[in-house]
Amino acid sequence: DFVVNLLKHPTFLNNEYSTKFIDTTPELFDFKQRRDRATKLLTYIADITVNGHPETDGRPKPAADVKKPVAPEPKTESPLPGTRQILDQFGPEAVADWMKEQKHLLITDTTMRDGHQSLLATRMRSIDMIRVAPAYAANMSGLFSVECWGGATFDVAYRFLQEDPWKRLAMIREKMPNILTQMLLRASNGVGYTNYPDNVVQFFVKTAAEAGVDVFRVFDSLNWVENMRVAMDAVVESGKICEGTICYTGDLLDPDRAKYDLKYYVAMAKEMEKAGAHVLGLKDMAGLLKPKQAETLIAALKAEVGLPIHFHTHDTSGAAIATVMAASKAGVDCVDAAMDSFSGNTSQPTLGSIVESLRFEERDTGLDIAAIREISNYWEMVRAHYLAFESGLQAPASEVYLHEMPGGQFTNLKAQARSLGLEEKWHEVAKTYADVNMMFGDIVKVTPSSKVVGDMALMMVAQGLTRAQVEDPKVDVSFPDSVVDMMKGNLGQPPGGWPEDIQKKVLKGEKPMTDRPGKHLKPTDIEETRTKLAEDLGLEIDDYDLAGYLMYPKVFTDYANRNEAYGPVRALPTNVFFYGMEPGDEIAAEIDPGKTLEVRLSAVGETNEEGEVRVFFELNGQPRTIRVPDRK
Ligand code: BTN
Ligand code: 3PY
Ligand code: ZN
Repeated sequence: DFVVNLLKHPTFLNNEYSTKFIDTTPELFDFKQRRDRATKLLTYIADITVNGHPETDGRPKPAADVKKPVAPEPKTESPLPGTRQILDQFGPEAVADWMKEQKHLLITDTTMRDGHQSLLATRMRSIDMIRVAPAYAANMSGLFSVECWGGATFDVAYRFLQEDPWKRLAMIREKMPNILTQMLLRASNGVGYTNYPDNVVQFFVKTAAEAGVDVFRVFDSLNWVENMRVAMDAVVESGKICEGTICYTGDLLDPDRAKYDLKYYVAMAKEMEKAGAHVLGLKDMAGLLKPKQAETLIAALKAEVGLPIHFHTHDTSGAAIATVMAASKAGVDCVDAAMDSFSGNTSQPTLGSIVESLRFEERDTGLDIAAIREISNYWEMVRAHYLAFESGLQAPASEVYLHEMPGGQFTNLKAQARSLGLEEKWHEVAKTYADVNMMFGDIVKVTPSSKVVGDMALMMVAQGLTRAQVEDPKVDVSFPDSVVDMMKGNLGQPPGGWPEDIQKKVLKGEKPMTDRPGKHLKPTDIEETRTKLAEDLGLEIDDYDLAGYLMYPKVFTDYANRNEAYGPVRALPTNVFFYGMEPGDEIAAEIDPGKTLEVRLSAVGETNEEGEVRVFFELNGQPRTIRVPDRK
């Protein structure tokens, strides 16, 4: 039957172009080039259609009639000048001065970074962001910034989405020229999980600034200022805005957590100011800052430090909007929020609700609530396509004050627990996470230190170990590598250093390092790395590729190799990227600005004896057949 079907199929009868003709007709080179990329894309679609995408396998699937997201119309062809123009014309200090002088509460929209990082395991694809960027430029020109880069989005783009994070940045920047773009940078850990040599951090920052990042939120996962200077200096050097950031943990009014009291935060803020920050970031990554504490902290920081303050929190407890209102009242200059449909729970508080709460009062944001609703409706349509990555978290919970997990880690750790068969023990994992924090001396928990605490907690629950047993010198414990690495000093030093007993037990006599890890790392020969990588891959390597490789060598080369096989899959609509196509489906994929491929899937054949399936397409009206292995 298969053979009969195949022989009758129009695509089979009217098959391939002659490669000889193409090879002997040089003016067709451009066409051949396009045909190659088109073939790669068709191969990807065929493969996903036949075999499914490994990332969505076994996960809930969006309804068959899920709507294609349509972005709101830009209300004007020439967007008003915004914060970006202040930076470009007058520099970062002028932006800081302007932030302090004006009365509105400024807003950063985090939907394109922390919003989906915290709700959808960072899986949002560039195409869904770029499509709405013109509406942001035209209809939301009063935003302070759009956080759209860095944190976990960098490696997830290469690793799971098969796309180039630098292209994402360039396209958002191009289509949203009036609003500052913002990224999250883990100081000497770059956008990775470990310390990089100083010159790699410097190269990364310089390249990101050139690629279009305007605001760099720089933090250290142990709040160790010493380990932030290289990154902060590089940002200042680049002429962009350096947001030197304090991570908030504990409860500054809790007498039992005196390590992180008001004095601690004010002292660190002063260090940030001295270190050259233009803006003071206050990063409450777990959403622990309560309203009264916010009032106390913001008032003190405003009184003692000359920098404008930018507050970031998560709504895991459900209390974040109360904290934002308290911070606003105490004079915070800017706050982070996510568009309504990407807000709440482990994400940021709700942008539209903050805007409405401040309407008609002196800190009125001045943002257009109708425009916000339209954009949120767009994000709602986008979110429906990522059902496979929803965490299933049903409600906010005050348990966050117990475990103190960052919003971006919570759902991830839960998924890890599930994969280890520990889902039923989740609340035990949460409690153990808190125990590990205390065992490690009560530390700031944010990427990468949060991952270390999470690794340890999972290990303890999996092996049924208590804190007392782990601390007992007579009980043999084999610690996770990440714990050994942290206790060696490779992530730097927490305030007051590591507790000696547990450190000794983890290191088994090895001597820890107490100064800056970057001091011990040999500078990378960046140009030699470029030459070698270009040779290995047989490709030209620009600064963006190189910076990607320096952060994540294997993730980058895997991406580059898959890119050779599958082409510009970033151009595919999200449902096609994750689920392939059904016979009769038609899509358009813009593989370059103005270069669009019209793809229709006509039919899928049966598997032949060689275990291959033919998938029949029309590409720009021309029949094409692609063979892929059936791996099911
Ligand atoms: C990944 O998860 O490795 C990135 C996504 C691309 C994977 C491609 S999709 C078609 C083919 N089938 C697989 O199982 N992997 C590749
Ligand atoms: C990250 O580093 O990715 C974070 O979101 C930390 O909060
Ligand atoms: Zn966050």
